Amino acid sequence: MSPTESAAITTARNQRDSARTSLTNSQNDLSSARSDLEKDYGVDDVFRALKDKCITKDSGEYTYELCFLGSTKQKPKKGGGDTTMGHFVSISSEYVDSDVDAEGKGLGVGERVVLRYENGQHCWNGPARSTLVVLGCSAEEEIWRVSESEKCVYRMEVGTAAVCQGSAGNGKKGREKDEL
Ligand code: MAN
Repeated sequence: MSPTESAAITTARNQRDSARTSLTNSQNDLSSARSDLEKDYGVDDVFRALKDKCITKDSGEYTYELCFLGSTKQKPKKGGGDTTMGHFVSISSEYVDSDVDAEGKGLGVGERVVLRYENGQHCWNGPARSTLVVLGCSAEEEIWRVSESEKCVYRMEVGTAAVCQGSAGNGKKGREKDEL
């Protein structure tokens, strides 16, 4: 800016700069909205409401954390850094045959929705950590069980209302109609 610049030019320059900033912000918003639209939130977007929601469960030496459509983590109870057990990559399904306890907690029997988390922290002498999150119907979001099926391959059995009967996520609607 030259010392002789008129006030009008200074004002115009400032307006241009703030217009540029606001354009960049809008472009960033557009690009995050576009990538959000490309993300798989399941049938009828049932998992969209759970985005950014995290739940935990204590098990053995660790507190396990699941962030829906985010990542899974192992947090040592005695202190020390968290270990990432995978980042959400896709939704699939798995046939399960397990118990439901007296309080109605458990996966039961049938095809269940599965959230796959991959590319977690590398396991010493093994693969990158990964987690299979198998979902059953529950009024509240909660982790029922955590296990390490093989070294650094984890499985979480989790309750969520997103897969209850009547919600699109359970994939049962058609079959139930057939039974009527
Ligand atoms: C840590 C944890 C365990 C895992 C071992 C593998 O202790 O992540 O779950 O089995 O590392 O070395």
